[in-house]
Amino acid sequence: MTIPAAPLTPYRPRVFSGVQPTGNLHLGNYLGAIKRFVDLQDEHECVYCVVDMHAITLPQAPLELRRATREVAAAFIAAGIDPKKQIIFNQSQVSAHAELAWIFNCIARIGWLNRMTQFKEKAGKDRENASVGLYAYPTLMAADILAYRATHVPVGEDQKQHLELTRDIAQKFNFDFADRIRALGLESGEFFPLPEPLIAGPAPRVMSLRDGTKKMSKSDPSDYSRINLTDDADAIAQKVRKAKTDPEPLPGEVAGLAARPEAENLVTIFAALSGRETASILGEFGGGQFSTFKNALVDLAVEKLSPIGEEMRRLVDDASAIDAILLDGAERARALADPVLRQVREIMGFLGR
Ligand code: AQP
Repeated sequence: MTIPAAPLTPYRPRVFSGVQPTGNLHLGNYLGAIKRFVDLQDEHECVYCVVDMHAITLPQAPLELRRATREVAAAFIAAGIDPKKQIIFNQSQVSAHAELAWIFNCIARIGWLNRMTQFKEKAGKDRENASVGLYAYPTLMAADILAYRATHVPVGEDQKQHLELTRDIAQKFNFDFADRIRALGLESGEFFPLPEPLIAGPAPRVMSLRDGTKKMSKSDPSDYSRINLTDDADAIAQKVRKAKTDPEPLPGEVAGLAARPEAENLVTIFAALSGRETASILGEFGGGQFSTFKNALVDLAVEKLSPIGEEMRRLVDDASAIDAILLDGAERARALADPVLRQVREIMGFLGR
């Protein structure tokens, strides 16, 4: 006997985003992503994921992966995300991600993936030796988002291209199966939403402290290129004071920051941490010595980041408490994603429930 499927239901507004447990979380991850996750949680239903399956697209030492997974979860909570109100979990506990990723591997086109700049950057010159997972990373990311039929995705600017690919996959799925989706009761034919990237914000792309043309990154070999969320006040002060600048004083006008990437980056960080406009910061520090501005930036960064770092350290010391939060989050995530996967299977024509 075949059990008749329940009619497909429309999607509703939902936020999803993820962070990889691949090393030291830094100020770019905080300003470009995690701080925005916190801002969204009061008004939206949010699902925040530690994307550990993305992490293994590059080699990861197992014990380090565990440590980093707990650290990212701790950063979410220390930054202010409430794990009771919103869902915090690690990706590998919810099998729907991998299952949907396979289906999307069969929807996405090789030509689309060939255009992904992150693969080119991360694979480097030895592309033949990169993992298949690194190449297919964007289809797993599409699955992460669409397993929740999420409509909004807060990310840093570097993820814009992957988000566009997610939209292309959603659109092609809806198009390829439009008749079947309608036959199963969803008149719009739009099973998956085309998720909107939420990239705006004062610092969508925080740059390296050693080179204002490169993004601040976990994988940069120089620890002086980034401010880690777990850095103490001394480390923050040293890194800001050593940050590369040019010989000119700060300009008094925003236009004067053009073609001065290091100066622009530090002012952008100041603006994002303080919530002030760039013009007002330049009004205060323009024309003065760089060291005066850097001292003020040290004070500001220590004031804003030290409490987060301290709370992260406290939380990771209690591994079993973090693991319990991730377990609970994973159960709640499965309760959202599993029914979506059942519907996808029904749409595709797979037998069984
Ligand atoms: N420099 C940055 N400025 C603004 N946002 C950033 N993000 C990353 N770097 C910056 C955003 O942080 C979120 C989580 O990133 P991820 O863990 O997926 O790693 P990533 O994008 O590959 O960047 P990382 O942290 O620098 O790692 P590596 O060194 O491995 O490339 C994402 O929303 C991202 O946009």
